[in-house]
Amino acid sequence: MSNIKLIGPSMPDMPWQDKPAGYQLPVWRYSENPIIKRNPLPNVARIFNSAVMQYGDGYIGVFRGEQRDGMPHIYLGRSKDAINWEFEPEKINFTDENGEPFMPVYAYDPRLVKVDDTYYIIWCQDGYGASIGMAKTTDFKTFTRIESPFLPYNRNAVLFPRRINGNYVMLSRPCDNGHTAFGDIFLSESPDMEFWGRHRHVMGKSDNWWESLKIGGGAAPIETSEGWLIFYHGVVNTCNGYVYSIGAAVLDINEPSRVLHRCSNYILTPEEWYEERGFVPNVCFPCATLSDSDTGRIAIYYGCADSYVGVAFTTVQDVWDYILKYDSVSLTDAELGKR
Ligand code: BMA
Repeated sequence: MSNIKLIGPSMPDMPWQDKPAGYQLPVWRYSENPIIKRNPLPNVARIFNSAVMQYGDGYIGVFRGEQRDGMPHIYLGRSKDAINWEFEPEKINFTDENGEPFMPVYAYDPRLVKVDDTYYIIWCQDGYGASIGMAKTTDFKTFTRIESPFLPYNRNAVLFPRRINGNYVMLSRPCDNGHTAFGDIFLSESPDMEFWGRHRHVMGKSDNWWESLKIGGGAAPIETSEGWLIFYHGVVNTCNGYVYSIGAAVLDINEPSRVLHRCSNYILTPEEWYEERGFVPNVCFPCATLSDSDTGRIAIYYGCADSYVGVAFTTVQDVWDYILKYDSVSLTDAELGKR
């Protein structure tokens, strides 16, 4: 197997546990999962599907908080160790481009990505149907809404952490306004974070049973010496409903609509009580990673059963070896994705 290196910052203090002795699989769970339990705030019943990153001398995150009226909104959290989180009691108050207050009707599954010197929050909101909402901040005090990148219906948008060939690049998953029984991952480019085009197909659902219904973007792509490493979600429709697992693939570094490697096995699937049992059972839904380029360590943050947040660990070498061992890229995934 070839060597692979993470390209990015050092993060020596990121959460970590060694792989349990004798463990055969490439991804292992944090022993104290779930890290965020039920009723984390007076007005929030559940936090899940949330994104974190290093910030200042600690960590910051945007969290999907399911309020007691059933509406999801985005809450800010801070942490010294990226395990124990303190949340702002009120949801994030966005302002629009004119400085006027802006609050989406609902907002869920936020991702948080830094590009250049700006932090972008990307989520799913009502835009006359499920669509992508976006805001930017430089200080986590004011959050300015920016134009929605796509028409409805669309979910699971996630930015690449740097421009590619001069443009911002975003993955997303066109969908419908319900529980979408289809879906492939697409990519779009923008010179200015306002006008998006050059849409390309990246990868589709597959014949692998665990991702045979639909797939969708997960954590922000991680830059490596071998391409962009992505963790995404794959869904199967069973006689008892949808099951969400986590998959892994590697995209071309300069033309990321080309899939170079794609693991035919999931890397994590609901097995623990907090993944199998909850508001929506059998959901592992990745939204972020932390990684340390010195050691190759990666922590995956994922929503569990629409009820909790969990953390799982791997190293870039472990997951790369596993992807290559079970590599199966379809012709459609490998091509540029333009017809
Ligand atoms: C998807 C999204 C996720 C959720 C999942 C399982 O469509 O809405 O937020 O975790 O369904 O309910």
